[in-house]
Amino acid sequence: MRILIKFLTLFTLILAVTSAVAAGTAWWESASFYQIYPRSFKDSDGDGIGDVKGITQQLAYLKEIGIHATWLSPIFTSPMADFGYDVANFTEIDPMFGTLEDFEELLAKAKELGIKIILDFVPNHTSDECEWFIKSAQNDTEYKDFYVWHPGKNNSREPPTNWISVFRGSTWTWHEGRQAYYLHQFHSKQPDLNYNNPKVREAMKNVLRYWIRKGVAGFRVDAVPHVYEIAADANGDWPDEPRNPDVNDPEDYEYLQHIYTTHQPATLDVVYEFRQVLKELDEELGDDEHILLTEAYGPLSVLMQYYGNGTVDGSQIPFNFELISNVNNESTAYDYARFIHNWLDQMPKGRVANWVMGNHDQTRIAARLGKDRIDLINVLLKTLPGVSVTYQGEEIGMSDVWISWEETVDPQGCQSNPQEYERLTRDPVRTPFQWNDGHKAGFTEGQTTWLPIASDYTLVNVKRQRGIANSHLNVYKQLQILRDSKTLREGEADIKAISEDVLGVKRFLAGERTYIVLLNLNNNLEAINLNAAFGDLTPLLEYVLVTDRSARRKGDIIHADSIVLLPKEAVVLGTLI
Ligand SMILES: *[C@@H]1O[C@H](CO)[C@@H](O)[C@H](O)[C@H]1NC(C)=O
Ligand SMILES: *[C@@H]1O[C@H](CO)[C@@H](O)[C@H](O)[C@H]1NC(C)=O
Ligand SMILES: *[C@@H]1O[C@H](CO)[C@@H](O)[C@H](O)[C@H]1NC(C)=O
Ligand SMILES: *[C@@H]1O[C@H](CO)[C@@H](O)[C@H](O)[C@H]1NC(C)=O
Ligand SMILES: *[C@@H]1O[C@H](CO)[C@@H](O)[C@H](O)[C@H]1NC(C)=O
Ligand SMILES: CC(=O)N[C@H]1CO[C@H](CO)[C@@H](O)[C@@H]1O
Ligand SMILES: [Ca+2]
Ligand SMILES: [Ca+2]
Repeated sequence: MRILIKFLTLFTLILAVTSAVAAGTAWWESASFYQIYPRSFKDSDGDGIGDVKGITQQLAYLKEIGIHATWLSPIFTSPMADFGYDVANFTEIDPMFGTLEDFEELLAKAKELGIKIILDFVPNHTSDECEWFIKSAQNDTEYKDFYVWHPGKNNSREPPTNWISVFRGSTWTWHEGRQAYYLHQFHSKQPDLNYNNPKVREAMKNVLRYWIRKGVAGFRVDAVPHVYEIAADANGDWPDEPRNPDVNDPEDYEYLQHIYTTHQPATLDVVYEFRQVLKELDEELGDDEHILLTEAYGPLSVLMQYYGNGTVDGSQIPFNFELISNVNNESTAYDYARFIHNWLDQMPKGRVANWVMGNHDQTRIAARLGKDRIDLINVLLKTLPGVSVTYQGEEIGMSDVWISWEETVDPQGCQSNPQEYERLTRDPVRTPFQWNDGHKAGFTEGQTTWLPIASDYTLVNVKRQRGIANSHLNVYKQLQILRDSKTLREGEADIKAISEDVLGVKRFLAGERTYIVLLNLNNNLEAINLNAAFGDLTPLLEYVLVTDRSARRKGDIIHADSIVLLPKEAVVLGTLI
């Protein structure tokens, strides 16, 4: 206990000394990001749908868990065909979520707390109820080429190409008014904008300018690879995409290889242009750096170009989906190490890594990897070098909620059928946040919620976990304190599989304390000799962080050459100082 107190005192001192951001380091470089899914975070008015005032009410919670910036899934005016990813007006708040005044209040509160607000920017498409689309469909001279139109193959009522939408079926829908097909890579209520039109690019840049001037810190950019399609040929036609021989369902997005509708080279240029807009505003406002987080699933060689091309800068944070896409419940420590190195080793010099373990489109950690690996994953997320991104609820270990076909509301699920929807629906990861064990988990005072609340909410909720020493929530909070250390913020990382089941991460910095992170991914007892694995440690190490899988306590001392890990145990050890 004395050692613990001594350690805490020292630790506090270190924190006090280093909390000023090192010169040349931007605020976001070791920041902790948190994704809020506004429909499900907190409902302030009892209609069963989360809203902006709800976020403002609960913002102190983000401070409590050490978050620096939060990105909000779309809150803009929308008919909600894709829950806000079908934007009708990019500069208006949907009345369901509140008003512009509510949003300004949120910004003010966030500023007071030192939390940055990041908005979701959906460049690929608008809603079909957007004024631009309505005018475009009417052949309005200004807006006629804002979208991708085609009269049909050979001017017949046949879609121009075989392309398939992400939400199943043709990407082409016939429009009676315009007497032409329009392109939609997602829902038919999400027509794709025509980025070959400079007016479109300018209109979208104006959206960025508008919100930055209001005080947002940046944007998370949605579905970037879909922004450009291949340019049309001299006749205004596009080629068909080739078949993917492994998939037999002709309505399924995976039926084709998307070589003409995703990752077109011009897509990178538009990201570079967006960044240029932000840089101009950095200059103009003399504010903290504004940032882009880009959402793209794709080959690493392409994703790395989102950082920039050597001449121009792109997104500061191209989301790293290596772990979320590749790790499963059978992955070994060698697999984890490989996926982590894939990013770090291919990242251009001088860039910052980021680690994403969840979002509103992917099954939760508990469902994907098992409830007993929740802490393991949070420990990893918070101790790897660079930016961490947590999806709301992962810090308390929320699980996917099974939702019947009848109750399913996600278009990606609803556009399929009762046999297939469970594979496609994203509703299970979007259920209301679990604040406490009271009425509707503290999410709403109303009688209904837009999606059902998880049945385990009396056990899995913020209020209860605050009171349990090694709850997921308290592990997460301790990680955040550790993460504020100079070693974790600025230090180097040595990441390796120590055995088939044990992943080790060494974080070190000259003149600072060294930390060793150990994850036992499976159910065997693991005996580890850390001197052999990492070298250059003090003979004795101290437990700096434990989880409820540990028999050890924080402050315990251990020989570096004889460490035993219990099943699924995750610990952080520190050299003695
Ligand atoms: C969005 O709303 C603003 C304010 O209500 C309005 O000025 C603007 O024209 C609208 N834009 C579109 C594309 O509908
Ligand atoms: C738009 O123009 C097309 C021909 O290019 C015509 O067939 C269609 O009727 C026009 N629609 C409207 C609403 O003007
Ligand atoms: C268009 O129609 C002509 C004659 O009807 C036919 O030869 C040609 O193959 C068609 N082109 C396409 C792209 O279907
Ligand atoms: C980087 O991108 C910019 C803007 O698209 C372009 O002008 C420049 O030539 C590119 N540089 C390299 C090295 O590819
Ligand atoms: C891993 O996940 C699969 C699919 O979710 C499941 O069937 C299997 O039982 C899990 N295995 C372990 C070891 O948890
Ligand atoms: C992860 C993510 O935000 N995915 C979004 C990509 O874009 C489509 C259409 O805008 C959304 O439905 C997804 O949620
Ligand atoms: Ca509400
Ligand atoms: Ca597009």
